[in-house]
This record gives sequence, structure tokens and C-alpha cells, in this order.
Amino acid sequence: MSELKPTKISADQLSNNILKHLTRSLGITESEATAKDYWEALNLTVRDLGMDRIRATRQQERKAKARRVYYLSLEFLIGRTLGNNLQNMDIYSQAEDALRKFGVNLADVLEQEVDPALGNGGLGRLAACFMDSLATLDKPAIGYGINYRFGLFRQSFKHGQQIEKPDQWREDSNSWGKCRIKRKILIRLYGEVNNVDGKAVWENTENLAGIPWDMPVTGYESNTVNTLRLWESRAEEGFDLSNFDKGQYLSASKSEIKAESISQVLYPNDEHEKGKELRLIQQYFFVACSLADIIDRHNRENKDGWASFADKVAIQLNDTHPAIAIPELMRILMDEHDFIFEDALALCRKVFAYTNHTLLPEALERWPQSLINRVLPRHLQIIHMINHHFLTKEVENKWPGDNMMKRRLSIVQEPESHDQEPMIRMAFLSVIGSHKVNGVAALHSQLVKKNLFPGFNTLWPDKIVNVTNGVTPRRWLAYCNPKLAELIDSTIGTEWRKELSQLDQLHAYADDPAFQKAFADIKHENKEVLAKIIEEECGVKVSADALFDIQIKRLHEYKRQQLNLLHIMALYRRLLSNPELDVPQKVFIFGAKAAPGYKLAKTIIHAINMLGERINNDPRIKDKLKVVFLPNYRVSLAEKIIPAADVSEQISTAGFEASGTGNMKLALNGALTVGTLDGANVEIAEEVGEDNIFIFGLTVDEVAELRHKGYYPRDVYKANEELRSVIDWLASDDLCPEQPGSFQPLVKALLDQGDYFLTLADFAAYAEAHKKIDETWKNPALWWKKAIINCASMGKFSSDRSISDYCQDIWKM
Ligand code: DL6
Repeated sequence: MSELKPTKISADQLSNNILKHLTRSLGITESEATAKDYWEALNLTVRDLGMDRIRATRQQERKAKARRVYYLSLEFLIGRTLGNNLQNMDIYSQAEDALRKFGVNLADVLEQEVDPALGNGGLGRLAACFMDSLATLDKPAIGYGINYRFGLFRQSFKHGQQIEKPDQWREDSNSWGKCRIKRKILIRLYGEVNNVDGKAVWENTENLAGIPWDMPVTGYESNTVNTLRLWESRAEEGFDLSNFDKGQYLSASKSEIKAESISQVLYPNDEHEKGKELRLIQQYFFVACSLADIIDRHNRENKDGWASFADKVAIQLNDTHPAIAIPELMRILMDEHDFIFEDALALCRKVFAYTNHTLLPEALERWPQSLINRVLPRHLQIIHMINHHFLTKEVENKWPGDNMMKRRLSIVQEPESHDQEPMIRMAFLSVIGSHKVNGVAALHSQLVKKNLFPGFNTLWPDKIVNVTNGVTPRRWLAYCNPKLAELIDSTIGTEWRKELSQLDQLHAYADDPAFQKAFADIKHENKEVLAKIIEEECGVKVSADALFDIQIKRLHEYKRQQLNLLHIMALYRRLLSNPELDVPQKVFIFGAKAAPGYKLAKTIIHAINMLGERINNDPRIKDKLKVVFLPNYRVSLAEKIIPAADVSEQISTAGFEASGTGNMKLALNGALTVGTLDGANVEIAEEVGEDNIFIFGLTVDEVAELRHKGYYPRDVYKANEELRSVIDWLASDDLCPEQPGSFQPLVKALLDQGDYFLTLADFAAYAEAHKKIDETWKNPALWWKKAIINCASMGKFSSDRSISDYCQDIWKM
């Protein structure tokens, strides 16, 4: 890849191209152009440059004949792209100069970009970081996903409650991707399988077209530009499904599904609803288009067809969402290319690898067998063939005659009662069809082996491996925190952007008063920026001198925003009973979307907002405490919050958070973590040292022991007076008199329904951890030392390291 020449473009050339796009692509004159138009024109200019580089990259790859990785993901939470691309292509200052010629400021223009919210959270954002790292490391890669018309919903609050609105992110721009109509793919659905001359023939199907939209993915200081190819569905002659009711598209069934609706909406996760036909079709749609595209490209680039396929193609399944790719490739091999079953399976097992991102049972996909049979009848047959082979050959060899083990490991989960039906376990299919399975943090991978897939781990002891997640330092430090980046550059040089372990050198400055001051000043400036956003968005004035305590992530009971809530209630009560209490001034800042169907998560948002309203307007506590919930948490907002964080809340119930990546971003920007020994917190603690992190609460083993012994949350409630008083208060309707009973579901979950996520069990330890935070905050030299050590110790958590691990241990490239 080194033969590629860098993109060189002057400010004059850029301004010419901007003008060309203003007049020709947007059809407006310079005098009419708004900041948004300049964004569009610059984005089109940069997209053109990216497209040129994609062609050069492809040519180079064809020459090198390298293995390519295809990252299949239903979500790519890419965030704003323009500023990042300008930095990666090293043309940021040229763009500033070019726009200055029009009297326009680049920073203002960049703020015009709508966030492409093509993901729910961690899994989708990780995919975006990985695409950045693959390009930066010059690895040939293509990301495949869906070009959703509506991204994740936009969130606002009314009377403290979440309101969801559709996210029409690409409605008023045509500069997002390049439509590659010539690469259109036709796929099939429904129909039946007939035996014709001894061969399975899938016929009488409905046809559907997939149109690819390509987005260039630039790497930092790299001339490689990879492609993110997102599919849009279109009707094709013969697709005859009518009466699509827009309001019900998320739960549509065959009679309601129109071709275009398939790529219409991103499903919010944590919905807890199963068996949605449209979701299965979405999965098959993008997988079938992508596989056809992969095979087509392989055949164009390699004359020997299938003989070299496994050497040249590595396909990563980002969770089980693309798992239907396994029977799809089997179908292509057996039905269209006359492979025998064993050879087809062997080839799949060389090509596919699967990443698991969750242990939550409700997030592990299972499809009703009857649904797969109706939508993809041939695939169900193939799944049964794979299962039969697996159980009668592989399981039987290892555990002869053990029917219990066969039942346990079968892809088909047999019903336990008459009103249930057999379910297809997509995670099992993924494990059986892949050569490697990985968890996303060391602890998580251990739990995947021990609790999720113990039988598979015994059968194939080398199959399950760990690749700890990482984040791209380009976006999550260089771009979002330019002042800190500058300070680091002037202290240790600029190498850290590509080799994050270079930050290690900052340890030498952790005690240096001048460096501490510079570090603290930058944090303060970032907090002023965030304080302004808080005032604009929430109407609450906060001081940048206060400690900013941040919890930003999806709203889920296991992430325990409710623990944070209870603790803030307790702090408030302490201040009310003694307004002179010697505690630091604090602002608790939340950002989180709750899945529209997840009622309890929405109740928690409501409670936090109502508590905020009470506290923020109470003069008795003299501004010592503020609580704000920033609406519509998204990547561009995270880029403002993270550089301003003092404390990072990572307080999930141990054993539930697979890894977390917000924890890495926050520590990288100098926040101190208060967290449980869960997910990647464990490795963060190892890196920063136990003195520089506030670890509290039950460990995974202690959680198991407590459950085994019997956990009675009412006992904890009775024994802890402070906890009792806040729960009673929550139950009293005092925070929400207009809607009595609003918080009862939460109180019930905590007291009467077993408190499954052990919020009460960890409350006292959490409150103690916060007392330690307060003590440390009172000693600025100590605080900034720890903050600098956190930043200096994050080398391991670069997504470049994660991608190098995948390349070495999984993709062999
Ligand atoms: O691996 C990325 C990310 C982890 O950091 C989070 O801990 C985990 O919750 C998240 N999982 C999902 C759920 N996906 N599914 N299925 O986003 O993955």
C-alpha cells in the first residue's frame, strides 16, 4: 500500500471546487450560500477526493493481492465525518483557508453537519472506530451495512419524559454517499423449495434490489481510503407486497412490507420484542447483497474463483445480526456451484468469524423456526443440515450417546411447552459456522467461555478468544479535544495519534505543577464550552468550577443510571439537612436514549429529570448540586461532553457490561472512573493502577454468590436508613405530583421484584466511593496527577491495537 501517493490539494484548488459544487451541484450563487450550503459543497469536494483515493487504493490492493476483511454490521455509528476526514487527509488548514476566502469560518461550517445516527450505541460506534483504524493501518477492508433512511430516533423531553421523533438524517443533503447503481444486486425472499432432478431449487420468490451507497473511509496519515458500502432497498419487478402502513413499519409482516421499507428504519435495541419479520428481512437483505458483492469482486480480482476465496476473504460478523450469512454462503456454494455439504461448511469455517457483544439473554437473537421457513425456506433447510452434521458428527464424536448435550448445543431450541415453537439460536449458528469467536474484553471473553458457550468451549478449546475493544484516538482525543492534543504534542510529540502507547511518556509529567496547571486549564475551558451547551439545551446555569460527573450511555437497568439517581437523591437530602456540609460543588450530567419500548428505562429518565428540576431550582442548597439530562445524546454531543468530564460513571452490575468504550474515551480525556469490576473497567484499572480509579461494589463472583445465597433487597432497604429514606421519597409522588404513581414501577423493580441488577446491594459501596472522590477533589495536585495518569495509561485502548489483534489472531492478515 505504500506506493499510494498522498492527497495534495491547495487552498486555492479547494476553494475552486467548493465554488464549483455551490454553483453546479447545489445550483446557487456565492451570495446566496448559507453555512449549511458551504458544508454541503465542502463535503462534496472531500467526497470526490475520497472517491479518487478509493480507486487508487483498490488498484493497489489488486496488485498486492492481499486478503481483505469484510466487516458486516447492521450498525455503523459514524458520527460527523467532514472534520474527521479533513484531519485524516491532512487538509484541515487548507480547508480553513479555502473557506476564509468566502468569509466563512470552518468551525461554524462543521457544526452544520447532521449526525448520521446509524447505530444504537456501543456496537455501532465500535464498528466506526474499527473502520477508522483499518484505513489508518492500511488494511484492505470494506464495511457493509444498511443505508437507513431514518437513523436512531431523535430524543427530546416533555415534562421530563422522553419523546421520540424520526431522524431524517439525510433528507436535505445529497452528499452523504455515492450511489453505485451499476453495482445493484438482486436478492430473493419467500417462495418455496422444490426438488428438481435431485437438486433443491428455491423458486416462486419475491425479488428485491439492493442499491449500494459508498462512503469513503479515510485513515490518518495513510493514503488508504476504504469503503463503507451501505445498501438501500428498492422494489424490483415481481416484488408484490402492498399496503405498507407507515406507522407500523417496525412490526410489519409480509402483507405490509414494501420493498423500500426494508432499509427504512434502524431498529432500536433493547426492545425486548421478538420475531419481527421486517428485522429478519433487513438482516438477510444486507447480508445477501454484501455476499453477492464480495463474491463478484473476488471473481473480478482472482481468476481461480473459489480456490483462493478463503485465502482472500475474511468476513467478520458483528454480533449475530449478520449470522444468516452462513447459510446464505452455504446456499450459494451448494445450490449454485455444486459444492458438497462438507466442503461448503469447511469453506464457511475458514471465512467467517463472529464477535459477541453481549451476555444479556434477551439480546441473544433467536428466530421462530416458522418465520425463517416462510421468509427463507432454503436457509432453514441448510440450518437443519448444519445442525444435523454438527450434532451427529462433532457432538457425537466428543460425547457419544449424550442426548442431553445434543439438546443443549442444538441450533434448534426445542419448545418447553405446547404454546411455544422451536427457535433458531443465531449465536449457536454463528459459533458453529465460524473459525473464531471473540468477546470484547478479557472478563467478558472469560464469561463467554464459561457461562454462555461452555459446551462449545469444551468441544473447540481454541475457538473462543478475546479482543479487547478500543477507540480511535483521532476522533476521541485529537479531534474532540484539540487543546489537550496540542498540549500533548508540545510535550511528547505527535506520534501518539498513530501509536497511542506513546502517551506513556506523560507519566513523567504527572507531578509537574506546570503541566498539571496546563492540563487543568484545558479541562476548565472544555467545561465552559459544555456549560454553555447545558444552558442552551437545558436552561440550567452550571459553573465550570464545579466537578462535572458524567454518565453517558444507553439507558438500561444493567448500566444502573438508577443507582446514580438514588445516590444524588441522598446527596441532596444530606445538603438539605446541613446546607453548610463540606462537599464539592457538583454537576451530575446524563446523556442517554431509552429504547421506545423499554418502559422502565423511560421511567428512570423521567425520575432523573424531575429530580433535576427540583434540585436545580432549590435555593437552599446554594448551587452546590445540579442535575442535567442533555437531550438527544449522540456522537457529536459526546465529543463535547467527554473532554469536559471530571468523573466517569461506569457502574454496571458486574458481569453485564461486555466491555464499554465510553469508559476508555473518558479516561483518555483525563476523567477519573468510578466503576465496578466489569467489562473493560477491569483492564482500565490494571493500566491506571488501583490508586487512580474508584472501584466499588460486588464482583462477578460475589454477584453469583449473593444470588446463590438468596438476595433480599428489602433487607438492604431496611438496614440502610439513607437508602430507605430516598426510596420512600421516590415512592411518595413528591417529585411528580401531577402524575401520581409515575415512579412506582421503579420502586417495585427495586423492592418487590428482586432488584435483579443489585442496585440496592451496591448502594452503600457506591456512596463510599463518591466520598473518596470528594476527598480527592479537595486536593487539586492529587486530582490532576491522577487525571494525567489516566490519560497517560490509555495506550492499550486504541482501536488500532484492537484491529492489530484481529489481524493477527483472527483474520490472519
Ligand atoms: O463491543 C461494543 C459494545 C460494548 O462495549 C458494550 O459493553 C456492549 O453493551 C455493546 N453491545 C451492544 C449490544 N449489542 N448487541 N447485540 O451494543 O457492545
